Amino acid sequence: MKICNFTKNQVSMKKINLYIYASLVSVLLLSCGSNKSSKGNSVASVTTNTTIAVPDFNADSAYHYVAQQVEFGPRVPNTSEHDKCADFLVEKLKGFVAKVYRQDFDAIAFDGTILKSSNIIGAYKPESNKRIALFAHWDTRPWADNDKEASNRKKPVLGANDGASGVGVLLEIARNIQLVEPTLGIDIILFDSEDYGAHQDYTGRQPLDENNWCLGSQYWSRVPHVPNYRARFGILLDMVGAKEATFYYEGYSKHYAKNILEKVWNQGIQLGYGNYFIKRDGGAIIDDHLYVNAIANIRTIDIIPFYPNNRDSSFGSRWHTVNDDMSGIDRTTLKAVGQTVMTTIYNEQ
Ligand code: AHN
Ligand code: ZN
Repeated sequence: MKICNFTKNQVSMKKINLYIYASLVSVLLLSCGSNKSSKGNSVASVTTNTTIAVPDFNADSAYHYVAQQVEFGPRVPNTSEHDKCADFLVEKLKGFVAKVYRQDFDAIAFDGTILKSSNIIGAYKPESNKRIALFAHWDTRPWADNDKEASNRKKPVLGANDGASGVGVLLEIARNIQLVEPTLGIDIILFDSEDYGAHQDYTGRQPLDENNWCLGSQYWSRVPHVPNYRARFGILLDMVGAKEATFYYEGYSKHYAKNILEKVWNQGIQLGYGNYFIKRDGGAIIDDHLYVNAIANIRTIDIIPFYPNNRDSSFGSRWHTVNDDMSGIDRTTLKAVGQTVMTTIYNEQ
């Protein structure tokens, strides 16, 4: 199969959209006290226009990055497919950002299994102390335990949406930031071992620790890739590729980082993606951002779908089933999320 690469040269600079932001700087010159000028109090106002170049998020490129991960097969910890995909992600990030870290660690799963795990981090402008962290998990679930068909419930999940979609969007953002420089430093942080939570039918060791998911983010939040790591805020992307996905305000995001949630949703709506970004409350989800907030103390939101009327799952009918494959991935959704997140980070000064 021919695999096309999206490199610097193939993206023409004319595709860069320019968004004009008028920032009104009012300078109040007040003379007061004993230094009164002859004119008395005067008020001057100065208006400056700042042009911020935001690149065009290429949905075909993002889709391709999703497909490349899925081609490895399920990326379950302790399998060769998983390890090969880790190498692929490291190499891919090395092509886009200055510094790539690979954090290898042993995670202990709910049943005592030791998971050979790797968090993978790409740092853009690693020297800057003004940073934004972007997160996704790259591993996939060992069991399709939400599948309608009982015979499928021990099969692994391919994870086109649950895993690969968030990573695909972040790789496309990484490709863009090497082409057009954002002001802030950006970290692309790919967590491992998010989806090894207990099988729905698990009857062993009880009670189950509710922290049996998200093992990579728990590790990183305690041991970040650089000591004393700080970021202005963080955005987690989880399952951001399904057709007609709807993203509601997730509960922990609202609790820890309400203003970031509003900033991102407003940006999405302003860009024309109001069908995706819904300013209403969804559920509260135990996901990687919870640990980044609670342990690392970095205000982080989760962009995760919520379908209020879906009977199979509030995450959608393909969630943790054998049907989470490329046929469920929609370029328009990748674009909505990718362009929104990218515009948000380029606007930070
Ligand atoms: C729980 O179901 C507890 N959390 C969902 C986190 C998740 C799983 N995200 C993707 N797969
Ligand atoms: Zn999952």
